[in-house]
Amino acid sequence: MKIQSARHIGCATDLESCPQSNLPEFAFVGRSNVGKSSLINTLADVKGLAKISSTPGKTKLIHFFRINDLWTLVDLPGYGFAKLSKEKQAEFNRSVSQFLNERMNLKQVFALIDSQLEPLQTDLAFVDWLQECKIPFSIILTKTDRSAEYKVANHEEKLLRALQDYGLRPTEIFKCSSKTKRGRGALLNWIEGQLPKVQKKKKGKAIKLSWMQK
Ligand SMILES: Nc1nc2c(ncn2[C@@H]2O[C@H](COP(=O)(O)OP(=O)(O)OP(=O)(O)O)[C@@H](O)[C@H]2O)c(=O)[nH]1
Ligand SMILES: [Mg+2]
Repeated sequence: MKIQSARHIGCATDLESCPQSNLPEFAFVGRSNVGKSSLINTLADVKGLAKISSTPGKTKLIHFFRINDLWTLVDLPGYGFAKLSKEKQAEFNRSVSQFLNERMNLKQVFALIDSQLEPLQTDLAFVDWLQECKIPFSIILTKTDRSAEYKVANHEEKLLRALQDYGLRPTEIFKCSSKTKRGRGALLNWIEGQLPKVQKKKKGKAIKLSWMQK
């Protein structure tokens, strides 16, 4: 899919304040610092579209990015941010979980997991919660450029085993790097496949105008 336009169309603190839209939405969720905002910029091919930082907790609101005026990427605040007070964490859980459960046009949640780490209980618990709520989800292993390929493969294998042990069934699993753009094409193609098919106008056969030719 070619990206023709990408723009920030708004942000929200909770479901009620989200911009109204019927366009399909794809949300990026995961622990703070896992690379959600960076991946959104890579997909949209616009540096600085979503704000990124090496300090966890950069994204504090739900942000909406309209792509090609046809579909929307949603950047969510990260979970498990240690510096957040218990109260703030609970507030985050409430607003994000309500968004994920009740947003009508949400087509898929991408649960981002750091490929540098062995499967973490917090990530598995989150994915388990998505499945319990019947929210369609896929997994994206992020930052694959940061470790040797055999380590990425090893962590992926351990993750697959853990998913099987817990009976968790993601729609797809992608491996991505925002630095090298690995996985960008695969992810965009997959998203394109989820969009409503635009009826292509059938090309009429050209009529041979032989009677005009002398
Ligand atoms: N090498 C490398 N660094 C990455 C990649 N993706 C993200 N980063 C870095 O990781 C840090 C966090 O990236 P963000 O995109 O802000 O992460 P986030 O998940 O949006 O974080 P919060 O908004 O705080 O929840 C930044 O310093 C990024 O430059 C990647 O694929 N490769
Ligand atoms: Mg972010």
